[in-house]
Amino acid sequence: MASTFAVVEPNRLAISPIIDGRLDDEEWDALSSSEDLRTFMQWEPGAFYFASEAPSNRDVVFSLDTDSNGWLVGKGNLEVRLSWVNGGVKSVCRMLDATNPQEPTWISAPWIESTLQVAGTESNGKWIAELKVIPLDMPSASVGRTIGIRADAIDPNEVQGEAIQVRRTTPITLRYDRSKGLPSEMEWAPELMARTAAASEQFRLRMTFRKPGTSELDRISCRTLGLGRAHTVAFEMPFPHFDKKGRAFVDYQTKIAKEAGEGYRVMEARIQGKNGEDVMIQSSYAVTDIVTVEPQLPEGLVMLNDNQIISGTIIVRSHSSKALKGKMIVTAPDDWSINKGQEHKFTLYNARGYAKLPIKLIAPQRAQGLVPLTAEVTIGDHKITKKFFVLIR
Ligand SMILES: [Ca+2]
Repeated sequence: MASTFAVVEPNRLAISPIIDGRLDDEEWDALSSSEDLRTFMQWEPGAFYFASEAPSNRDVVFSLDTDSNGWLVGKGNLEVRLSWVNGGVKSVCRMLDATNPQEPTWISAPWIESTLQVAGTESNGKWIAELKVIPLDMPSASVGRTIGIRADAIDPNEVQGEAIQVRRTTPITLRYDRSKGLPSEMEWAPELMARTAAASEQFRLRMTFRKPGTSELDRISCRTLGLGRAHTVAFEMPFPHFDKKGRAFVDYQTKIAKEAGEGYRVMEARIQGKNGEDVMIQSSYAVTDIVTVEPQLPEGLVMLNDNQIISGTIIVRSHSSKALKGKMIVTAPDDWSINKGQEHKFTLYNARGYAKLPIKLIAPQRAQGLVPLTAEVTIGDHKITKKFFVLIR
């Protein structure tokens, strides 16, 4: 694993796939392609997604340097190994702790392993895996982050014990926007009220173009790719003229169909010019429920012999243009108690408003591990359930 890992595109968009072992049309964004391995990679806030296609007699190993500071540096190095065994995907992960550079050590990653979602299928001597990784206890997925990555297809009998072995990862950056083929000096920027849209409501993304130079742009077509395609509009039109300040605007506006599934989708604009210009612009946005529930709880908790008070906030954020009124109920394991914030009523008067709801949990003596909690929000007859975790080491 000392060879270079060549990626198709270092700017990785937020896109949510469906983990069912099938690579659907435009569901995935290609990461790498070689004779015995094709891989795909994308992300959403708090999670990484990977997919692979390899010969049935090969294992696939993904290596992530989540700090992007080198495989043999620091603690944020994660390996996920996938095998096709008895008609299903077996997944094993471990972390490389290189805090002491003289003595890098493999350590288990039980919490990450317990939240892995994986699915696969096999046909014609090849197998496909789809994988969701929640990087608990290490730098997470958020926009602008750079991480090192590589993927290898290896012999299933190959044991990779040597912690000191170098792995050359390739830096990739987590983005919401990317473009290809823009004429030199021309710029574009997205303008959004929010990068989210609730099903049944409107989404609008304005693309601002600057400095046309000598290029003559002719036509523009816009659509949402993959899993969002059936629930959004697509259109083509003449490219607008640049104004006196050298600016042109195109709005991608769509109603999100009621039956649209949740997750990050990508709007793609293609622009053709009279002199062979061929521009591609891609921008991620999330289809959400009418509200999202965002727990903000302290990190770095450690086990105590005594009861432990854990104070935090739960943000209930509206993605709707309408005022919303509802309540939230939080539940914790039976031996925990909720001292404050077990039940909250809230009103979000403004479009896309939010409420910060305080919560105080009391963990029993010697509580440890990945503790599951649930927040249930009720708005009218609509229920939104959010499961989340507190990690106590
Ligand atoms: Ca899929």
